Amino acid sequence: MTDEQSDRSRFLLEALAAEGFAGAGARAAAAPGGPGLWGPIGKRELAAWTARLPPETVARYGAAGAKGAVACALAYADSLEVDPFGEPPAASVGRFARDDSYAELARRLARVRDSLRARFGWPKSAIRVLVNSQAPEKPLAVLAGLGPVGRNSLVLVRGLGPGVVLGALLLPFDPCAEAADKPGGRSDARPEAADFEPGACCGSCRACVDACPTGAVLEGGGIDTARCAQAAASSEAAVPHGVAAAWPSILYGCDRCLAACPFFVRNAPGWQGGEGALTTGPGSSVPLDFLLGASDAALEAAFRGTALGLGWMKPALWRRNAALAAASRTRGV
Ligand code: B12
Ligand code: SF4
Ligand code: SF4
Repeated sequence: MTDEQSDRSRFLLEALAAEGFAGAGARAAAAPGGPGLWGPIGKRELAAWTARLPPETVARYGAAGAKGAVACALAYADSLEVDPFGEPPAASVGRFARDDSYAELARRLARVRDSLRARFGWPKSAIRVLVNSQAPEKPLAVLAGLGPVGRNSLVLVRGLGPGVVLGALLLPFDPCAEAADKPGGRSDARPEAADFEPGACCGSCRACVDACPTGAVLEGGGIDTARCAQAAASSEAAVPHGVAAAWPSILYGCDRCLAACPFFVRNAPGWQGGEGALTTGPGSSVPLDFLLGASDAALEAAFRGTALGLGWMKPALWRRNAALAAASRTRGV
């Protein structure tokens, strides 16, 4: 390895560590002790991922020019439970959206990108940040050795479980070749083909199948999105009758299939306590009176700048979900 290679891979490792990401190679099966974990992806493996993308996605993220990548997982902080029968009556918000874990992960990865660029003089386009992007991020996490895909179709990140958001940096160098001999490098973390198959790692466990209120988690692994309440909660399309009839008490975000998982880490060392971390958001639940009675302008003002304030989520969608959540209270589910 040249001095230049050694320098940039060490710099990358230190920049990720400064943002709370421990190296997957050093993780074994134990909890990493911080909110994040990262693993490197080599040029060949990244090419296998890129080969499955539609051409417009390849072009959008400059994936064809990338020489490698890192994938990162950032854990949520606390338990996920919300009392659906609490007072005042309210609809729950998924843990990832309560204080916007996606925005926090994107901010951390952008800082890593910016410090790499400042140190090595790369143009902005040389390093791409992917967080809830239009490219599939779960296979990147698997390729980086972060963990296998569970029956619930989520990556069960070693030491952090499924209660994480995932992201990646596409890089102008191959951190895998350069990371093998580094603390935090990947030599022991190669994924196997079965790691990509939902449920292959789960043995006889069926906890997420049983926990899903709408029957969306498939026995054979993966989910039927037509039956998933969170898929319906984020779409203006009519809610299928079976999903509406079994709607859990959610406004947006459903955590049941991950909270039930034995790999879910309760009270994990999440990111929320960190200095300068994003803390604004809708919180764990929103009162139904407000959701059903407020004007469009009041709803938009309440959710602006939060994970619920995305351009495509309109007041009519929040009201519809709130009405379904109200009905779920009368059914006692
Ligand atoms: C669409 C989407 C949804 C949809 C559909 C989800 C689904 N399971 O199909 C809905 C709205 C239902 C949803 C819900 C949720 N989601 Co979502 N969602 C996405 C999104 C935007 C795209 C996923 C997708 O359909 N990809 C396309 C398909 C083709 O690829 P894939 O399933 O990701 O990849 C598999 C195969 O295609 C194949 N594969 C693909 N490429 C390659 C390449 C190689 C080389 C190989 C070998 C294999 C391979 O292997 C992969 C693994 O099985 C991702 C973000 C992203 N950009 O990836 C988040 C994401 C999957 N969601 C996430 C989360 C947190 C959730 C929720 C928990 C949110 C919530 N609390 O409500 C729920 C959980 C529901 C569930 N059990 O899945 C996280 C998952 C975190 C984790 N631990 O895995 C992601 C990654 C977002 C993020 N950046 O953190 N989601
Ligand atoms: S997010 Fe909720 S509705 Fe969707 S598969 Fe998981 S438990 Fe079922
Ligand atoms: S709950 Fe059980 S079956 Fe579902 S993903 Fe977790 S380990 Fe696998």
